[in-house]
Amino acid sequence: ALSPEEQAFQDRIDAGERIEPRDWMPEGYRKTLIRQIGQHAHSEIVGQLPEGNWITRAPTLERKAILLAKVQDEAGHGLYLYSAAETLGESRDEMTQKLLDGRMKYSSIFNYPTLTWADIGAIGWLVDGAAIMNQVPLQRTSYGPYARAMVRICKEESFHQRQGYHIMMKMARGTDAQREMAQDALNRFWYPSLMMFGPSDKESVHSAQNMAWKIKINTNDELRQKFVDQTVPQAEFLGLTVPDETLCWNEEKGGYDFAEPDWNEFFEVLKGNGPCNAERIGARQKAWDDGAWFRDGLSAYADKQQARRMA
Ligand code: FAQ
Repeated sequence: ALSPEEQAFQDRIDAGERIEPRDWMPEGYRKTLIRQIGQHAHSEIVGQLPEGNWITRAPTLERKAILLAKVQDEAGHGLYLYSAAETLGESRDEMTQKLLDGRMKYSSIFNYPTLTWADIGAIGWLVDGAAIMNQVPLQRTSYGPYARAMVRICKEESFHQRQGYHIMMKMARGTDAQREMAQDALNRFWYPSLMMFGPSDKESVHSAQNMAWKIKINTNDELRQKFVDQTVPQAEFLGLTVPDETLCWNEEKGGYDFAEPDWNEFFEVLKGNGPCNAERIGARQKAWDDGAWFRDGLSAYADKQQARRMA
């Protein structure tokens, strides 16, 4: 049973009210939001790495400028989200430490390599497409700072998705070699993109409580289904084939039947055993270590200012 405080909190949620940083909240609500927003922030930051890999090799100056802008947006999203998480009482430094020692996750998708330029198209189209599918409903999430952050982030993600699809259109209508490259990127990114929505509903440990708290608005499987239904016609328009022989329209449910990703692979990636996990954490660790002199300088300066004020 809920305590009177918890009941009053749940009533506010049920009435569609937003929860703000200074409001009373159950410890579980606070913890789960720090986990989700913090992991979302880590994903944006780590998510710069696979695309950053192609900035120096973008095929034209225009594509390079667009990709640079997209990757900068992701840095901005990360900082925005760390700030939202900090309103719950955990510092960005603490969250970063947890990421580096494996106590906090980031999205599984960023543990896959970007082997060709078409992968940049596939990431914008599929990965940002999946991100939007998940984040549009989060604009209505119950925690105010998170919901508001999502509004701006979703606008930018829409541009990201369009630029990715535009790359895919160019490639799919280019030479045979370019078309093959586009197909190969779709083949490799399809199932990892489906994994972004999290495990199937029966394996999703947090869903029930998070939906009651309106931290989460839809279940993992609901959003995965919507993503497939939206994306299959886009693949058809490109003349590319979704790498799933079982894929077929189900008139009765008004959606596609599709094959589940390999969930063993998903859990292995979560445990750190994906193709690029070590490389990604290595890059974050290096950035953290390389920034130590700057953090030290900042805090030395702050101490000096403080001492001067006291004197
Ligand atoms: N990867 O019980 P559930 C982007 C973990 S978009 C890794 O279902 P929940 C933009 C989960 O944390 C990507 N771990 O969990 C961009 C939990 O473990 P924990 C970021 C995953 O929270 C695009 C366990 O499995 N977006 O970055 C994944 O109710 C292009 C059990 O799962 C967000 O973070 C996964 N895919 O639902 C940037 C959106 N799935 O924490 C650059 C906000 C599940 O207990 C380039 N997050 N796990 O140790 C959410 O909506 C939710 O947290 C879910 C998971 C839906 C991801």
